[in-house]
Amino acid sequence: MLQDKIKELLTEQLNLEFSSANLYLQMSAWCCRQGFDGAASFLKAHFQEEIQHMQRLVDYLNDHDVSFTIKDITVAPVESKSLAEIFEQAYQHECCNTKKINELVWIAMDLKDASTFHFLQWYVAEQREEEKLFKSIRDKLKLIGESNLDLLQVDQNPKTYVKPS
Ligand code: OFO
Repeated sequence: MLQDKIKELLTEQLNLEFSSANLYLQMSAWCCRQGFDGAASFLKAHFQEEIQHMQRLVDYLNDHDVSFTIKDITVAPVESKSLAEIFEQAYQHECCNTKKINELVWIAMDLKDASTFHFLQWYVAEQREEEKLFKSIRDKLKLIGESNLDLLQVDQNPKTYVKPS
C-alpha cells in the first residue's frame, strides 16, 4: 500500500507529465507555423513520449488501487523569437523535470518505499537521456547562430546534425 505523501506526489508528477506533453505540442505547433517541419515532428513525437511517461504513472497508481485526479491543463500558444529559443526552453524544462524526479526519489527513499524507489529509477535514466538530447540540439542551434541554411539542416535532423567543418 502506498503512503499518502507518495500518492500525492505521484499524482502531481502525473499531471506534470501531462502538462509537459501539452507544452511540447504547443512548441511543435509554433515550429509548424514557422515552417520548421522537422522540429515540429520531433516535438510532436516528444509530446507522445510525455503521454507515455504519464501513462506509466497511471499504471503504477492503478496497480496500487490508488484513485487520482487528472487536472485541467491550460497551455497557451508558445511564442518564441527563434528555434534556438524553443530548444533552450525545452532543455530548461527537462532540467526542471529532472529536479522533480530526483526530489521524488529522495522522498521515496526517506519513506523507505522500496517499490516506488525502484519504479522511479526508469524516470531517472529517462531524464538523463532527455537532458542530454535537448542539450545537444540546443548546443547545435547555438553553434550555428542564425545561418538559414544550417538552421534548415538542423531542422531536418535535430538529433544527428553535425556542423560541417
Ligand atoms: Fe521529458 O520528461 Fe517526462 O518525465
